[in-house]
Amino acid sequence: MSQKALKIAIVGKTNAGKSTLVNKLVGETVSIINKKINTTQELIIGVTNVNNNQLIFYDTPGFNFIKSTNKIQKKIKINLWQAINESEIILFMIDSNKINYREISNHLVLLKKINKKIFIVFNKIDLIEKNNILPVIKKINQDFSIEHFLNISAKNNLGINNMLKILLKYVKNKKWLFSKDEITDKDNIFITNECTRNSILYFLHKELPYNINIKNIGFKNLKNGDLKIKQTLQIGNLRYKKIILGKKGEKIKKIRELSQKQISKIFNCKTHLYLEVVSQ
Ligand SMILES: Nc1nc2c(ncn2[C@@H]2O[C@H](COP(=O)(O)OP(=O)(O)OP(=O)(O)O)[C@@H](O)[C@H]2O)c(=O)[nH]1
Ligand SMILES: [Mg+2]
Repeated sequence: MSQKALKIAIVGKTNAGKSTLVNKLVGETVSIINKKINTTQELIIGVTNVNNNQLIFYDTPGFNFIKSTNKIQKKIKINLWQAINESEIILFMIDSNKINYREISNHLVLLKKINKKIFIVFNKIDLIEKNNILPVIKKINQDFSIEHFLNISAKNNLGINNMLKILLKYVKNKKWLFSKDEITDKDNIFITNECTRNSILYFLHKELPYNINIKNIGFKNLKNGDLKIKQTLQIGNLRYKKIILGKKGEKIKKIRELSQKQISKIFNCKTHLYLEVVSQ
């Protein structure tokens, strides 16, 4: 059977559930999920194969970066547009519980410029009455040409199979980009760094989490099957150190323990994580 493939960009506001969907599609954690905003900052690829079809999903940073101008945010914006430009289909994800038509419309105007097929995916339908979104669909249909409207709950695995079935109708004859057992373009070091970033997002607040750079300085599979990982938390400003460490080092302990727990879960083995705060 000839190989077929399709590239799909998942875009939408921060916290819509884009990363949750990619993880569900892939069946493993390739992208971290957090209640806080701006969790995903790099482009993350998740791959699902169905028979001779390869679906390549791009998990993107939230839409709030789309017009960013400051230096760090500009890089994130490039990641977002890169995914949109590379893809054949755009899945525009909306949190059904937080619908703002004006915002949706503004984003659709931007997306329409690139002239690709757009699917609108209403996520978190577990939180709402389905009938509530009908007037929104009607409004969108009046102003834009949308290929499909879908309702899903990424968290509860609702509507995802139906979504896959529809996407499979759009595959094109194309050589697969990833081998059969590859589920992401990211390596173990990236994922383990992301676990620590997620933990930092959880325990530290405001701008601080976005000003810490995580670097791996050691990754070892021990003979007994355990994982030994060393990471540095690089900071630009020394005054952050005190906050990250916390009273008697309690904060960093919590950060380390949560990240270590998540890594152990993802890799299904005991993990020994070491963290050190260093100024750049
Ligand atoms: N109730 C409910 N919660 C969901 C659903 N999907 C995702 N969430 C939650 O929504 C929050 C945000 O999910 P993420 O997947 O991190 O959102 P994101 O769109 O990737 O956010 P950014 O990376 O910041 O752009 C998390 O707390 C998820 O558990 C869903 O279907 N139902
Ligand atoms: Mg995300």
